[in-house]
Amino acid sequence: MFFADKSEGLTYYVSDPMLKGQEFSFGDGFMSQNLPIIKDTGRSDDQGSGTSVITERKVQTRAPNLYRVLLHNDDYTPMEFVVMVLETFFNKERAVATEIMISVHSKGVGVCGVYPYEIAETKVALVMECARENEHPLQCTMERV
Ligand code: TYC
Repeated sequence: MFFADKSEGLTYYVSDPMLKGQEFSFGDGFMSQNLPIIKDTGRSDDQGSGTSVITERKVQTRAPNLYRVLLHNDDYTPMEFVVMVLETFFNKERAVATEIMISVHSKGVGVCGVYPYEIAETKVALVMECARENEHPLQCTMERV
C-alpha cells in the first residue's frame, strides 16, 4: 500500500504488515504512529530495480481540529434547564454555568467549551437529545475554532 507525499513529490510504502491492503491519505492520522517508511527507489517509467530501502523513520503529529460548542438563546427553555445542561455536559460550576446562561440569554449565543471534533460532536448530540427528551427547543451547535 502507498500514499503520495504531495509536499515532496515522493511515493512511500508503509512496511507495517498490519496495514497491508489499507490505503491512506495525509490527514487521516496514521503518520503519527511512527511507522517505518520505505522510500521507493524504482522509477516511475518502470525502469527501476524494484528494490526498496528503509531511508527514514518519519514522525508527523497533527494538532487536533478544535471546535467551539455553542448554546443558542430561545424564548422557551427554562433558565434552570440551561444551567443544568452546562453543569452536566460541560462540567461547569453552578456560578459559572449561571454566568454563561445569562450571557447566552442576553447576547443570543455563547460558548460552552472548546473540544476536538468527536468530543464536540458527542456533546452537541447529548445536549440536543436531553433538550428533546425534556421538550425544550434549546439549540446546541459547533463551529471550527
Ligand atoms: N431565554 C430563556 C428564558 O428566558 C433562557 C435561555 C438561556 C434559553 C440560554 C436558552 O441557551 C439558552 N427562559
